[in-house]
Order: sequence, then C-alpha cells, then structure tokens
Amino acid sequence: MDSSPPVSQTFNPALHCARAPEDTILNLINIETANLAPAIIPKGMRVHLVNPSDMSFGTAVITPRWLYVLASATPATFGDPVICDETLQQLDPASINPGDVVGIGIHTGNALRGYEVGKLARARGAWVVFGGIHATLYPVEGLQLGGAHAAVKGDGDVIWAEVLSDCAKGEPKAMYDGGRIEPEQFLNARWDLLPADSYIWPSVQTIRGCAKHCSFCSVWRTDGQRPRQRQSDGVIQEIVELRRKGFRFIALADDNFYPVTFTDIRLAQQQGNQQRAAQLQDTRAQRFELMDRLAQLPKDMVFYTQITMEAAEDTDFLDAMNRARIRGALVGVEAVTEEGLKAVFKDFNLSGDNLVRQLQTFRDHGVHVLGSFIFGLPTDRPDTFDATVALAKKADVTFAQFVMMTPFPGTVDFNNWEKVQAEDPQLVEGTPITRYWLIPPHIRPKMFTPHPTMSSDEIRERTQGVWDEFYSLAAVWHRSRCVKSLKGRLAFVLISRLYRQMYAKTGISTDSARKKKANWSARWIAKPCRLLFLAKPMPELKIPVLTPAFVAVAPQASV
Ligand code: B12
Ligand code: SF4
Repeated sequence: MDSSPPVSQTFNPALHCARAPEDTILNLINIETANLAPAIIPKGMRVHLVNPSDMSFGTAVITPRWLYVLASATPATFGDPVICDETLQQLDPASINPGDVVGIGIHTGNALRGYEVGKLARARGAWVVFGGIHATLYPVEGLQLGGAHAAVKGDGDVIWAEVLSDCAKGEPKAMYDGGRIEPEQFLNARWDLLPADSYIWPSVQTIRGCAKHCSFCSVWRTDGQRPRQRQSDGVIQEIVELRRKGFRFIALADDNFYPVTFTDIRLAQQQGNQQRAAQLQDTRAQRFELMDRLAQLPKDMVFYTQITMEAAEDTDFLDAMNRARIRGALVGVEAVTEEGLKAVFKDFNLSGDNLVRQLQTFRDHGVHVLGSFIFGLPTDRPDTFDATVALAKKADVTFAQFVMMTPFPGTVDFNNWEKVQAEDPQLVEGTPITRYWLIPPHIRPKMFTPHPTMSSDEIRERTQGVWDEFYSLAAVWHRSRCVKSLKGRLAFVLISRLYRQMYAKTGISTDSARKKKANWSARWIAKPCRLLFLAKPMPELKIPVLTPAFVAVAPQASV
C-alpha cells in the first residue's frame, strides 16, 4: 500500500539551504470548510497523534493543545485517536500497525525527534503526516527527512478530515494548506480524551495572531497580524468541562491577550476611519465579555495568559482580568535598555524606571507577571545580566524566564542571519548551522549568532547564573508571600522549582550530568505539584450565561 518513494536518510545541505520559505508564510489562505463525502475506512485503521519529545517527565506542566484540537478534528468514523505525548512517555512503535495514520505536530525545538518518530511510524507501515508551526515553515523537510507522506501547513482544524479521508483512500497528497481559519472555525478540544493524572494545567486558546512585529518572533508571520478572537461560548464551554473534571488552573494559550491598544484606536480615529475604530472597540468589548463570563466561574479557578506590556495603560482591562481571576500573565520584557528594545523592534516597551512602574501596574491591579527576558542581544554587556535580575526583583515580578537569543525560523532575525551565513556557511558535522534543529542535541551549539563582545559560553554561564539567583530558595520563599495560605506558598515554591528545573537546567545546561539530575528532580517535583493544583471535580457545574447586552455596556476605551 505504500507506493511513495523511499525516505532519504541522508541530509542534503543543498536542499536545506533554500531561503526561509516565505511563500509558505505569506500565501496562507483562508479555506472553505471541507465538504467531504464520508471516507470508507479500511478495517482496523487507527489514527495516532504524537507530540514528540526527547525528554519525558511522566508529568507535564501544560497540555500540548494541538493534540486535543486535532482529536476533535478527527471525524467520528475514524474512532477516537490514540494520543501520545512524549513529554509524558516515549512512543511505543509497536502500538502502530500497518495502514494506521500517524499525525506528528512539530515546532522547531522538537522537529528532529519528530522526524525520528516519523521514520519509525513509516517503518511500521503507517501513513505519516506532519503539521504544526515547523511543518508550516518547512513542509518539505518532513517529507525528506521524517518519513512523511504528507505535510500540512497552517491550521489543522478543518483540513485534517480531508487528510484522513485521502489516507483512507490510500492517496494522501504530499502537501495540504490548512490556511488561517476564521475564529468561528476554531474547534473545541476533546478534553474527554485527556489521560488521568498527567498534566498540571490544561490549555485553552482564546485568541490567535498578534498585530506587533517583534524581530525574534514568528507568530505575526505564521498566525498573522490580524488577531483572530474566539467567541466566548466555545472558550467557556471548554473551561467548564475542565473544571467539571477537577482542573482549576488553566493556561490560556494566547499569543497576545490584549489585541487592541489605545494607540490603535486613536490612530483609526485620527485617520477618520470610523469603521475600523468601531471594529477595534468591538474586539475590545468582546474581551470584556469573555472576562465577565470567566468571573462567573467558581471562585477557586485561576487563569494565566500571555500579554504585551502595553496592557498596563488600560487599568479597566487589568481590573477586568483581576475579576476574571486571570492572575498571571507572561509579559515579554525582553530587554531592560532602550538600545536592546530597539534591536528587537520592541520599542513600544519602556525601559528603566518607567519599565519598573509599568510592571508594577500589573501587580497593583492583581495580575502577577512572568517576565520574559532575552540574553545575547548585540547590545548586551556583562553588566546587563546583573542589571536585568536587579530590575526583575525591583519590579517585583512573580516569575521570570531568561532565554538565550535563538533565531527561530520565520523571524526577521532568522532571515538576516541566514543572509549573513549564505556568504560563508558554518557547518556542524555537515549540517549548516542555519538548520540547527537538524543537528543532534549533544553536538548542537547553545547559541548560533556570534555576539560582538561576549563568547557563547560566557552568555550561557551568565544566563544560568541569573536563573540561579532569581530562583534561589530564599528568593522564591520571599516572593511566595504573594499568596496567603501555607498550602499556597508551598505550591508557589514547588512550581518555581519545577519551572527552573524544566526550563533552565534541562535547556541551557551543556553538562549532561547536570541535565540528567535536573530531569530526575523535575520528574519528582512534578508529581506532588500537580496535586496542589487540582480541586474536587464539579460534574454539575453549569455554563455561565452571557449577561444580556453585555457587549453594549462594556467599557469603551476613551482615548
Ligand atoms: C502556549 C504556548 C506555549 C506554552 C505551552 C506549550 C505547550 N506545552 O503547549 C509555554 C509557555 C510553556 C511555551 C513554551 C515555549 N514556547 Co511556546 N507557544 C505557545 C503558543 C502561544 C500557543 C501554542 C498553542 O497551544 N496553540 C494552540 C494550538 C491549537 O495551535 P498549534 O499548536 O499551532 O496547532 C495548530 C496548527 O499548528 C496545526 N497543527 C499542529 N500540530 C499538528 C499536527 C498535524 C499532524 C496537523 C495536521 C496539524 C497540526 O493544527 C493545530 C490546530 O489548528 C505558541 C504560539 C502559536 N501561536 O503557536 C508559542 C510557540 C509555539 N512557542 C514558541 C517557543 C519558541 C517556545 C519556547 C521555546 C520558549 C522558550 N524560549 O522557552 C518554549 C518551548 C517549550 C517546549 N519545549 O515546548 C514558538 C515556537 C517557534 C518555533 N518555530 O518553533 C511559538 C510559535 C511562539 C513564538 N514566539 O514564535 N509555549
Ligand atoms: S513577541 Fe509577543 S508581541 Fe511580539 S510579535 Fe510575538 S506575540 Fe506579538
């Protein structure tokens, strides 16, 4: 049944030196809902969805949402898909039978493991399909290196049924374009398939896309600059379903929870574009509507999202977040100096004391900040590390992450780097450094773009030092005073330690013994941590009603 050409096992740099596939980014189109005749399913054919990972912790912090959305997109005629998240446990290839379909979702960081999984599945005689952000950017790579029969670009919610139907007929196309679907086409996730005792926070998406254009981020290019906001109904249904099961902490997997700024509205008004201004006010009103409904959910629920710092301008919005119990938000601070912010096209952020005040505004309105900082910018100097940790402490951010500059495909930074590299390509055991995700992890450099004054090792060691200082036990205990009960403080300490073990030690460290130890302790911290975040299931919980005419009374931004 497998009539496709054999998979190339060797890496051909010539095939991979092509420029970032902008056509795949820019030509994403909106698609019609697939109108398919029901497929005749070969007997015994099963659908598998695999989230690849080199490291398995037994317990994971956040659910990979795509698994449960694609499960929802799988027509009932195919039966419930078999879900394997390798951050929990590794795939057992023996679970795959000839003729099954194996859908693998990849981002850049797990693409190489994804390709291994793809080859394993193909060797078992399955149809192999790649999707996710990395497959959207490099659809051909999975076909060449991952044993794939097909690659799906863009959103999978609508196109997945067509892919499955083609596999059932034994005729998958090599390439599908799922496009950027409209918000009303977003599917609710199949939370009934969530394995018991595995995750700390499930994730629900309320909005996709971001109007900004930060140089290190691919969201605005892949998900688009037009924020696609889901109706509150679907979001609330999912959250109620999760609370019924006993989850009270929920991560909102949003690119930017604050899609409309005062400046956006002001500009539309100044340009005399009343239609645009009204549209923006409506988008904003719908955010208030969602938050109003979240506020009606049980009082023990807590949400967490990602937002731009500009939200500090809108205290009505922050107060609504507080009422909705959106208690935390990842805020991309990135750099603490003006030059650093300019370097990443993020000069809409403030620096210095103004930055401290802005971050404190979130806190003053009951929204805790997970500050995200980048090290390795050309403007960074050795004293930037101390200055950053001092600022994070002064601004009283509750959590922080310190990431090293990584040129992710599809970003402005990546394209610039690729242009420079094209003149004199650097190879690691035959693989161009601009395809670093294909370099085996044990020989993969930790930093890719050379820094004008510091070595990569210096940046890595200083970054590790910042994590160590920010997450020292004394510092974490001091910060834990933001929660009142002893149980709450204990949960805070555990989640802080877990976060550091999972992201800093296993991510930045080049020392394999240190990595192994971090992996081991993350496994053991994760288990008790999970219990602290659960609540008694509420199977009878009702869906909160939408306050009539709420949209009409939502606060209008006066700019
Ligand atoms: C929530 C989130 C997180 C959360 C939760 C992660 C998790 N476990 O799910 C946290 C905060 C922990 C996180 C961490 C990181 N993240 Co993150 N994250 C996101 C975010 C905002 C949303 C992801 C999400 O759940 N979307 C909802 C689901 C439904 O959408 P989806 O995954 O895109 O899936 C759809 C399609 O892609 C497609 N699809 C996906 N898989 C498949 C498979 C098949 C077979 C098919 C057909 C289709 C298909 O169909 C799905 C439904 O439409 C995205 C941004 C984004 N817009 O994607 C960044 C994003 C994925 N993260 C990114 C990065 C860089 C990271 C970090 C490396 C950051 C860091 N430096 O530490 C870490 C890595 C963690 C890890 N090891 O995975 C980048 C990835 C870039 C890249 N090229 O890989 C993104 C794109 C953001 C960005 N700034 O560019 N992240
Ligand atoms: S980093 Fe954040 S603000 Fe910047 S483009 Fe990406 S999602 Fe938007």
